[in-house]
Order: sequence, then C-alpha cells, then structure tokens
Amino acid sequence: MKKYKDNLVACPLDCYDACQAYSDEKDKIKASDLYITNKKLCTKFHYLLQEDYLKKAIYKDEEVSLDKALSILVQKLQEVNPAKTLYYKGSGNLGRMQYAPRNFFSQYGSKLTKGSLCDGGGGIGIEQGRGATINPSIDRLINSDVIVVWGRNFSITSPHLYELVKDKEFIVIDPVAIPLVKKAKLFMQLTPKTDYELALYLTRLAFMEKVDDVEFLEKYCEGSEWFFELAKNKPLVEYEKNTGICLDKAYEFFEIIKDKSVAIMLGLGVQKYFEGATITRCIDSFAAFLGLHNPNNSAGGLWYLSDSSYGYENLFDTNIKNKKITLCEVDFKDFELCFIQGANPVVSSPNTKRVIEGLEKTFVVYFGISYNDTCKYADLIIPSCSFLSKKDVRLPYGHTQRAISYEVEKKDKNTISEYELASFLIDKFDFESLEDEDYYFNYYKNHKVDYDIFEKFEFIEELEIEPLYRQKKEDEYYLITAKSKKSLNSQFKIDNFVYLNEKEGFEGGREVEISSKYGKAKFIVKIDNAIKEKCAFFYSGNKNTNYLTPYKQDEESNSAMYQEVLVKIR
Ligand SMILES: Nc1nc2c(c(=O)[nH]1)N[C@H]1C(S)=C(S)[C@@H](COP(=O)(O)OP(=O)(O)OC[C@H]3O[C@@H](n4cnc5c(=O)[nH]c(N)nc54)[C@H](O)[C@@H]3O)O[C@H]1N2
Ligand SMILES: Nc1nc2c(c(=O)[nH]1)N[C@H]1C(S)=C(S)[C@@H](COP(=O)(O)OP(=O)(O)OC[C@H]3O[C@@H](n4cnc5c(=O)[nH]c(N)nc54)[C@H](O)[C@@H]3O)O[C@H]1N2
Ligand SMILES: [Mo]
Repeated sequence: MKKYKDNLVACPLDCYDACQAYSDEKDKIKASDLYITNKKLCTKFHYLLQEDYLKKAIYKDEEVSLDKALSILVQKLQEVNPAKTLYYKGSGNLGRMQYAPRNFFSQYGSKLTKGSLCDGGGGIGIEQGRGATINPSIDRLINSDVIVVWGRNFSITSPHLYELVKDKEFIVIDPVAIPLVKKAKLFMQLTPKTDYELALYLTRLAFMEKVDDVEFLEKYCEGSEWFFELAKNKPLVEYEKNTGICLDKAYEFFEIIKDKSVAIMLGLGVQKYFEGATITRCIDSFAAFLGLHNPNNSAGGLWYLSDSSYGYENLFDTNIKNKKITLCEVDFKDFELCFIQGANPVVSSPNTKRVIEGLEKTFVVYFGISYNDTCKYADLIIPSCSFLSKKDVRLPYGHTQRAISYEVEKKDKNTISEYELASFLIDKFDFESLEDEDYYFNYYKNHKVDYDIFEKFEFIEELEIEPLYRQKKEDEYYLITAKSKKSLNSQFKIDNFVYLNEKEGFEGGREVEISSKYGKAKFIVKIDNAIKEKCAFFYSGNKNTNYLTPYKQDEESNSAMYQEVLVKIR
C-alpha cells in the first residue's frame, strides 16, 4: 500500500498546528500519523472539507466563464494606472505558493501591504530580545513540567500541540476563564493590558524567591540588572491593584514552579495593543530572568507564533521596489482597483465601516475559494481551486514540521490556482516569467533550516506603556476578541454575540448597542461568567466587532491593535 508519497495534503488553515493529512486508496482525506497531527484532524479541517466552494466566476453579479473573467481582469489592468492599484493578500491559505500572484502584482507596479492583522507586535518584541522570532524545539516543551498558558487559548487554537502535553500542570493567565482553567493549578484572571506589569511583579518575586537563573543571566544575557531595576519601580501593592492579581496568587505561582522546568505558551492576547511589542518583550524578559531560554537545559522556554518563513527565502519576491501600505490602514478608496486574495477584510480588518465605504468606491477583484462577506462588494470574483487540487508547502509557526500538499483531486474546470493565475497574467503582460511550479515547490519542501541559533538574550531596559485602566471611565468596558473553536477567523461557523459577565446587569438575549470612538454596532447579549467583569468579549469572525476597533497601526510593527479601545454598552 502506498502510504505517504504524492498523496499528502497539508491543512492550509492559519493555525499553530499545520497538520499533515493524506488521501487514502478510496480518495478519503485522513489525518496522517506524523508527529504533531497524530491521526486526528480538528473541527475546522472537517469544515474546510465540506466548504461550499465557488464554482463559477462572477462579474457584476452575473456568472461568467473563467476565461471571460480572466479577460475582464486583463482588460481592467490595462486600463487603470498600476500605481493606483493594490494587491491585498490575507491568510486564508498559508501555503507558500499563495505568494505567486504577488510576483505578478509587484512587476505590474501595484502597491503592496506590510505588517499584519495578527501576531506582528509580539513578533517584534520576541525578535528584539532573541534576535529572531523563532521558538525553542518542541522537545523542550514536551520535557517541561509546568506550562504557563499566557494570553493564549491553548487547547482550542493549537489542539494538536496541546495534545502532546495535556497531562502537565497548567497555570493560566487570561482575563477569560478559558476551557483549560478547569484543570489548571492556578488561574490569574488579570486586567486586560496589564501583562507587562504582571511580568515585572513576578520578576520581583522571582528575585525574592531566588529562582532567577544567575548563571544564565551572567553568561548569556545583557541588561538583566536594568530590567530588575524596572521591576523595582513600583511597590508590590500597586502591581496587585493594577493587575488585579493579589500577592497570595502571585506567590502561588512560585510554589507551583519551584524546582520544576517551565514552558510559557504565549499567545496573541497580550499584544493586541499599541505597545504590543514592548509588552511581549517584557514577558520574554521575565522568562529569561527565570532562565527558561538557557541553552544548557533540555526543557523549558517561551513559545509564541514563530516566523514561519525563518531561514527560507521568499522565492516569489524578486527585486520588489513597490511601495507598501500598512495592512490595517489600507483605505480601499485610494485605489482604482484592489485585488483581494484569501482575505475577508469586511469582517477581519479593523474598522468595518471604513473598509466597506472604501470597497464601494473602487473596482474590487476577489480571488478566493468561497463566497465571503467581502464578495458582496466585489465587481469581479475569481474562484481559486481547493487546497486538494494544488501543490503547496505549509511552513508552520507553532513547531518546525512543514506539511506538504500534492494535487490529490482533479481541479474543477472553473477554478484556477494561485500559481496558474500568476503565470497567466505574467504571460499576458509579457513580464519576466516564473520558474516551473516544481522549482518553488521543491525548494520549500526540501530546504533545511537551522533553528538552533540561540546566542544571547537582550533584556528590555526601558518601558513606556499607557495602560487602558488609566483612561477607562466607570461606564466603559475593555474589548476582548479571541478565536472560537468552530471558526477559523471569519470562515465556517460564526458567532455574532457579545459575551458579558452577569454582574454587569445585562439580560441574556437582549439587544444592546455597543460604541467606541471608532464606531458602533448592535449585538445580542450572552451571559457568561467566564468573562472577567468590565470586559466585553467577542469571538473572531463576529461580523460586527470590527465596527468598534481602531484601524491605526501599533507602535512598532505596522500591525493592527484590535484591543486598544474601550467601549460603552447601551
Ligand atoms: N479554533 C481556532 N483556532 C485558531 C484560529 C481560529 O480562528 N479558530 N485562528 C488561528 C490564528 S489566525 C491565530 S493568530 C491563532 C491565535 O491563537 P491565540 O494565541 O490563542 O489567540 P486568541 O484566541 O486571539 O487570544 C488568546 C487569549 O488571549 C486572551 N486575552 C485577551 N486580552 C488579553 C490580555 O490583555 N492579556 C492576556 N494575558 N490575555 C488576553 C483571550 O481571552 C484569549 O483567551 O490561533 C489560530 N488557531
Ligand atoms: N475582531 C477580530 N478581528 C480579527 C481577529 C480577532 O481575533 N478578532 N483576528 C485577526 C487575525 S489573528 C487574523 S490572522 C486575521 C485573518 O484575516 P483574513 O486574512 O482576512 O482571514 P479570514 O477572515 O479567515 O478570510 C480568509 C479568506 O480566505 C479564503 N481562502 C481560503 N483558502 C483559500 C485559498 O486556497 N486561496 C484563496 N485565494 N483564498 C482562500 C477564505 O474563503 C476566506 O474567506 O483576522 C484578524 N481579525
Ligand atoms: Mo492570526
């Protein structure tokens, strides 16, 4: 029996786990038994297999043939001023071959984007301390005794990684009682955007408890004394008040980790703010203070979303000189034509009202696999083929095992892959041709990367952060937005509720209007005491949350900062 050869398929979804599946003798898609995937596929993958794929191109709300749609696209691209066009790529499919169209649009002269809607701030923070945004090896995670889950819904957003370590001891740091809290030894339900203060607070106690790794600090680090000075800047009572974590709880942290090896699983939650990079670096500095990065140990560390392309070249990006616009700040109306690929900005980008108003004033080309909210504003829709019908390689951000995709299903004739579309357009415009598809595929499939590069750690030495609690008025709420088990951002099963603690005095099932200085929208209330008081919680993919969020970029990484906002509820 052929087991894994050219029948492999990679899960293309934006997720820490990057699963490897395969197509069996009966063309059924199954989970491989390879390492992380380990014979199980998650709910989202099953939804993806059942996805209602686009089977027809659409022009001005009428179905047209793929050929017709492509000729309209070519004609339109010939008419408009290339400098007034935008290439906007989302993270609907994280395969490397998805970058092919960017090669055409950069040769054509479109504006491109920079920054992220996702992990950018935290990524910069990690890089500033360690030199690169890469994670320790998964073996070090598996060898750890205690896992601190910090601003990350670990069992939901990376269920396969979680499966590897589910029997460990857990500590959870989150404003929400996430499912893992049930089995955690300690839950610190902190006030949003106070993680840097908690990191400093714990650093002081670590010193008092003598759990700082003195040898590591001397040999591998710079600036730990300054960092400790920062930690001493505030009295403990002030940290208690600001973070909402009492001293007893903070001490309990040290009782649990005493003489144990510790892994911190850090997530997006801590960095969805203006100073997201600084906050993250502060937490990574606390981890370094404990010696979690010590290369002489075989356990412990801090894991974030690593830079999945670390150590690889982007082969499709040849000689790019195009101007780049910050992704979250894109104003679609500034362009004559916008080409949107694998993204759903109407739901996923911040400030929905501004996004929609912009899309209404430009020629929108949507290139994707399904009819999403952004398609309503598209003039031309081009169906991309299913991940089962195109070759690709998925580089992971939660671990280092890439997943491979072959063409295991015949492509629907009305759809086109990203590589094919790019080649077609390059040919029409007589630009510099792409290499063969296999040239790219084989590179990403075979290239070897050395992830073991830890040399030294640089502590954060100064800190300027404006906490939200300082501006927050009595009748205002923190906005919390996080992933749901049944959706992958705006794909699959969507939940449009606002979740509130019963102590806020709202009635479940009632409609409320929620407003911020950026916009307003209506929501139906669900009462959930897992949510910290004074927080309004929304799942990612909620069609209305981003009416409330700011589109301005964060301080350092050209990224969105969805939670840098306070809201009122009526
Ligand atoms: N099922 C599922 N899995 C997914 C996704 C999905 O949509 N659905 N999306 C994928 C993507 S694109 C990404 S980027 C990853 C992200 O996965 P995670 O890193 O888990 O990110 P989030 O779910 O956004 O937020 C994590 C947690 O941060 C908490 N949080 C919010 N504010 C704060 C704060 O100020 N401090 C602290 N300490 N915690 C806070 C939230 O309550 C939430 O529990 O997940 C991937 N996996
Ligand atoms: N309120 C709020 N907003 C958020 C977040 C949040 O937690 N809360 N999370 C943020 C995060 S972490 C992220 S990563 C972003 C994600 O934001 P986006 O990158 O916009 O991702 P999605 O909204 O999931 O939309 C992806 C689209 O890609 C399409 N697609 C899937 N596969 C393919 C393919 O093979 N080819 C093509 N061409 N298209 C495909 C799907 O049909 C889908 O409509 O959202 C951000 N926005
Ligand atoms: Mo993301």
